[in-house]
Amino acid sequence: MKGGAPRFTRAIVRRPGASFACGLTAANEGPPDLAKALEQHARYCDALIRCGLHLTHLEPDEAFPDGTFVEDTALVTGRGAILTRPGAPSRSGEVDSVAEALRMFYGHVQPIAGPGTVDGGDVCEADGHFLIGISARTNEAGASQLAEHLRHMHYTAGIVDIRPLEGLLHLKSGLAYLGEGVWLTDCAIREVLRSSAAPVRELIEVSAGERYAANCVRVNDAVLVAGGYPRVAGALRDKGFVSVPLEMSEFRKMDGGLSCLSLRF
Ligand code: CIR
Repeated sequence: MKGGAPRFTRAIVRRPGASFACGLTAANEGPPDLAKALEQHARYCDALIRCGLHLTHLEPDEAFPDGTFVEDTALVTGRGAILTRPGAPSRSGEVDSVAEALRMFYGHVQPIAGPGTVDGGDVCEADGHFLIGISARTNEAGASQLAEHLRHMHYTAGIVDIRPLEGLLHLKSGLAYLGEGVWLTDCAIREVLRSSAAPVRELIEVSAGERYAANCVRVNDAVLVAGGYPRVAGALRDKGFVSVPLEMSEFRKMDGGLSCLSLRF
C-alpha cells in the first residue's frame, strides 16, 4: 500500500436511529431497512477499527433522522476542528452533540455563523489544501468563512461551484482524495477538480454506472469503498491500493455516501 496520507487514530460515528427512514432523500430507491442499516453500520465500524481507529459512538437522537451522517456536521483537521452549519434546516440540531464530543479532543471548536451554511460532505482535504464545494447545502458565505478559518490554521483552501453538476448532493459525492496526488472522480466533476488549485497527479475515473462508489475514503493503509462496484474496486487494486468493500445499500437509499458515516482524525 502507498504511504504519505495522514494517519488517523480516532473517528466519531453514530448508528442510525429508529427514525432513519424519515431523513432527507431524493434517491427514489425505496425506504431503508433499519435492521440492515444497523448491520451495515456495524461492519463499517469494524472496518474503521481494523484500520487502527478508536471509535467514539454518539447516541442516535430520533429528532434527527439524518444524524448518522456525522461527517456533515464538522470538519476535523490535524490543526483543529470546525463545526459546520448544515444547509438543511432539519439537520441543524445535529451539530450540538458532535460539538460536545469534539470538545473532548479539541480545546476550541470554531463555528460557522449564519447566514453561512456548510455541510462537511462539501469539503475535501488533499495534503493541506481544502477544496470546498458550493452546493445546494453549502453557500458562498459558509464556504468563505470556512476558507478563512482554514487559512488561520495555515492551510490553503479553494472554493468550487458544483451547483451546475447534476445529481451531486455534495462535493464528495463525486470525488475522493486518496493521497500522493491520486483522486477518484466521477466524470461530471473531473473538470472542476482540474481547474482548481488542488494537487492532482493522477485521476482514477469512475464510470457513470458506478458513480456512487466515487465517495470512498482512505483510512490509513486502506481505502474503504462501497461494495458492488467492481470497476472501481479493480481500478483501486490496479493502482496498488488495498480496498475494503462495504455494503452501503441502506445508506445509499438515504442519499448517504460512505465517507459521511464518520468523522476521522
Ligand atoms: C441528507 O440529505 O442530508 C442525508 N440524507 C444524506 C447526507 C449524506 N451526506 C454526505 O454524503 N456527506
